[in-house]
Order: sequence, then structure tokens, then C-alpha cells
Amino acid sequence: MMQLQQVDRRTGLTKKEFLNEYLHPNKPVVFTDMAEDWPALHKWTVEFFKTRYGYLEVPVYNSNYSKPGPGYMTSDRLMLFKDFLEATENGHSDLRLFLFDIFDPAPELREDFTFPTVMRGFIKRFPFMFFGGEGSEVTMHYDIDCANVFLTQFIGHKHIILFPPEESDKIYHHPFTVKSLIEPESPDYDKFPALRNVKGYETILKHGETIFMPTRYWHYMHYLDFSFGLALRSQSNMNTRARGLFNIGAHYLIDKACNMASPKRWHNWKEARAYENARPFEGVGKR
Ligand SMILES: O=C(O)CCC(=O)C(=O)O
Ligand SMILES: [Fe+2]
Repeated sequence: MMQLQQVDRRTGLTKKEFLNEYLHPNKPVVFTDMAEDWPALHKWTVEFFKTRYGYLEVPVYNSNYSKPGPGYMTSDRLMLFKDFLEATENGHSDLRLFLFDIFDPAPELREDFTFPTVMRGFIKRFPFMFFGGEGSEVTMHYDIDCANVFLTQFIGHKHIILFPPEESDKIYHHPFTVKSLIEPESPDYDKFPALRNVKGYETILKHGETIFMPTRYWHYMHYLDFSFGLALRSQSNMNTRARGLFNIGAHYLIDKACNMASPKRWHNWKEARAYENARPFEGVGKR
């Protein structure tokens, strides 16, 4: 059956330890204290965002984001930030704010955190925020730009499941996309037999903790409470940078265009390909 090992949790991790034990071997880790000196940790509350930035119009997403059809990979609608926060902070709303660049309209918020010093190559122009209500899910994907991600958690808890890039076939990577078909919290081994042989990681991320997800790592997130996160991204080298650009160009455009032309057929074709790629991994470990 699917094997999930707990992500290491480290306090006081030095740069040297991080490079040797995590960045170079491409292994995830939770830093318990990377953000401990950030003003953001205490300052960024729901009230703070509502009163200071409630007037912003934000593009919100719901769970149609990953389903084939007109809602595919597009934002649902615009809302006032204040209304979005009201809808999600206590309720059961599947609305999410994804890759939210609040720092464009509110550059002063950049003073409230610092970029990690454990590696170089941070893309300082694009810190992003993610917001979601209790119960909302971010389906299994990897980040199209192939960056390393340092995601710091605020307020509530998030269950995170990760798979390394070399496990892509076993989790039914949907070709021409950065998506997988599986629901990792309730794996369906009849539908996806190769899943029995997959190995990954999991953790529950808490307020103030930062998870490092190496380049091209698959990630799934389940908001156990209302929470938000700040994602800081870095590019390790020219290779991953080039790969990211290729992904954005080829995959994204082809996928969008084919979904537009014939959503059902394109979805089915990708699904068939994902099954074919997983077939070699179905046998091993079967009971
Ligand atoms: O926290 C989230 O809602 C999603 C985070 C994510 O996918 C990312 O940081 O790449
Ligand atoms: Fe992501």
C-alpha cells in the first residue's frame, strides 16, 4: 500500500545542513523556526487584512478549477477581499485564493517577512499568498515553473502530502498538465493500482512553520482549518529555470487550447495516457 513517511521537522537547521540533507538530495523538510522573527506572524490576522485591504478585488477559485470544461484552470469570479475572508473564515466554502499577489497593491507587506538565507536564487518579485477555508483542498499538482517552494503557514493547520518527481507515473500524472488524477487522502487502489507502490511524505503544517518543497515535487493540501500561507520561491539553477519556461509554454498552452476545442475528449485522452504510463508499476507489491 501507499507509504507515507513523516516529513522531518527541524529547528535551528543551518545552511550547510539544509544543503547537504535536503536541497541536494531533493528531500522536503519542515523548518519550525525559519519565520520566528517575522512581524507577519503576529501582525497578519484576518482582522488586519479585512480592515486594511478589504477593498481589494480578488480573483477567487472554487473546486471547478481542475474539472474539464469552461471552469478549467480559470478563476471563478472577482470578489472583495473582505467578502472572501468573511465567507471562508468561519464557513464551509470551497472558495480559495490561489497565487495571490497581494504585494503588488500592498508593497508595504514585504517589510513583514524576510527571504530565507539557507539558499540563493529567490524570485523576489513574486512572493505569493494562498487562502482557503476549512475543508478546502488543493488537488495534487506540481508547480509549473519548477521552483523550490518555501511555504509558511498562518493561523490554522494544513495536511500536506508530497511525492517526489520520480514517482510521477505511479500517481497517474496527467500528461500536458502539472496534475495527477489521484486523491491521496483516500487512495482508490482499484481504480489506480500503481498507487500501491508509491512512496511519499506527509505532514501537518502549523502556524509559523515553513515547509520546503523541492523543485517539481508533487503536493496536495487539505485545509483542516481556515488558514493562509506565504510561498517564497527559488530557482536552484539554469536547468530548472529552462524547464519551467518550457512547461509554461508548451504544456500550458497546448492543454488550454485542447480543453477549449474539445474538453471531454482531451480529458479522456490524457487519462488514457496516464493509465498507460502507470501500467509497468501496477504489478509489484500486489497482494
Ligand atoms: O497552500 C496552498 O493553498 C497551495 C500552495 C501551493 O500549491 C504552492 O505553494 O505551490
Ligand atoms: Fe503549488
